[in-house]
Amino acid sequence: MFDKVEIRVKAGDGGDGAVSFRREAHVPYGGPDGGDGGDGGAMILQADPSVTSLREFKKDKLYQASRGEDGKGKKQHGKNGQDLVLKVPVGTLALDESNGNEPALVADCAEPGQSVVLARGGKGGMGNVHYTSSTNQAPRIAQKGEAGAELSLTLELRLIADVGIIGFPNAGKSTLLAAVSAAKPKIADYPFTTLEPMLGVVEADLKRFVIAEIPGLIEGAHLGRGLGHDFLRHIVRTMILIHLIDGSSADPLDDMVKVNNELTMYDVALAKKPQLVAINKIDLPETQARMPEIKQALKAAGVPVVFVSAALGEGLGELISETLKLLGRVSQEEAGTPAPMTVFRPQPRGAGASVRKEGDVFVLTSTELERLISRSDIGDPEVRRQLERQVSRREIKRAIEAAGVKPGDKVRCGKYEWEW
Ligand SMILES: Nc1nc2c(ncn2[C@@H]2O[C@H](COP(=O)(O)OP(=O)(O)OP(=O)(O)O)[C@@H](O)[C@H]2O)c(=O)[nH]1
Ligand SMILES: [Mg+2]
Repeated sequence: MFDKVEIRVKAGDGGDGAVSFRREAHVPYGGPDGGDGGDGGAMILQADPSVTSLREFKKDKLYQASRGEDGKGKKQHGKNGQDLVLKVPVGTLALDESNGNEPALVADCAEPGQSVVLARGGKGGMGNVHYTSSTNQAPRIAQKGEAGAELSLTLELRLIADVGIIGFPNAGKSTLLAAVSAAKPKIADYPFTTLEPMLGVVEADLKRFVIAEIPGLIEGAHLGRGLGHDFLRHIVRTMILIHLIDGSSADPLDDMVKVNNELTMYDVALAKKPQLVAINKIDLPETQARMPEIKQALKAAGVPVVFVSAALGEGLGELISETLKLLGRVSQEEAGTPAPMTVFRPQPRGAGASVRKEGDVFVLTSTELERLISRSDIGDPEVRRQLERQVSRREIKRAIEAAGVKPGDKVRCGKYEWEW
């Protein structure tokens, strides 16, 4: 099952602004007419119900939206780059795990058709027309396109089921799933028959819900023992759990405690999910013999319990109706809490200017200005003169003066160095 992949996405860079001058028969030096570069395409994630796995994303690691075209003369704006839409199954999460061990949720594609911008395309650079002023009629500077945002992501597919069936291996989870839905999981008399989560749809009382069998959990599952660990994350999204217990095992109540411990160790939120306990295999005499004792112990603990035989279909009507009741209660409680929002925290664009000292030089960081400088021929005195005016713009000046730069100090931005 391909349900977790790592990819890298890069939005398109913005096209460069043009340096160009009008040509007219009798005017030696026409006015500037260099157009702006187009914006780069964005990287978008979209939940598409026709996509069922993340398999496609195993092939390529890097996904890139196209670059904006450069601006041209006659004030021609470069064409914008095209967005690249990555279609993923409904239930896909995009996580940014680059910042230490706390993964940040970038996108949550829970609804069909929902789309989220993962990385914004770079803005196109401004053409030289924008740098005309009363004292500079022939600007020879233009802006480089902004680089498209780039990030590494983990895409993770989480099943969307209303009810999860959990329990030890061999408890009868597949048998139960097959008995209450049309699903046909493999059933066998040995542990770990089910190797990945299985889904089924239950229809009862004109209602329907999706139920999922989670592969068997054993002691140490949270440490990766057995198979369950890989799939515990799927339980996170279920509304309630059916905790299925083999009533004929050596110590059914101890089995229950062990599985619950594993949930707690993995994620406390899992352990807090409402559970309906179902004791299975009541057709076996050893289970029957224990029923009064189990009933009493669970009653004392305030845990609701249903006795069933998944194999014979006994008690399943009650189990389903209790499940519906609990689901109704939980969804009512959830109705009060707002739906999880799609998360996207774009970086502020060209966020101001800042200055730091490196040796005896003050280094100015300003994306806007750096983009201008990187496209300029700073060896040309006229271009330098034009740049000087840009660096004495108000917000730049303020940042430089706030850093304590005094007249005569050296300031550098990109490859351009000057004296304040
Ligand atoms: N007697 C009896 N046997 C049952 C019952 N339910 C399941 N079984 C048997 O228990 C064994 C395990 O059943 P499964 O449904 O495969 O159990 P599981 O929990 O899905 O097991 P894994 O997928 O391996 O974790 C099989 O031999 C089933 O026939 C029941 O109600 N009564
Ligand atoms: Mg199974």
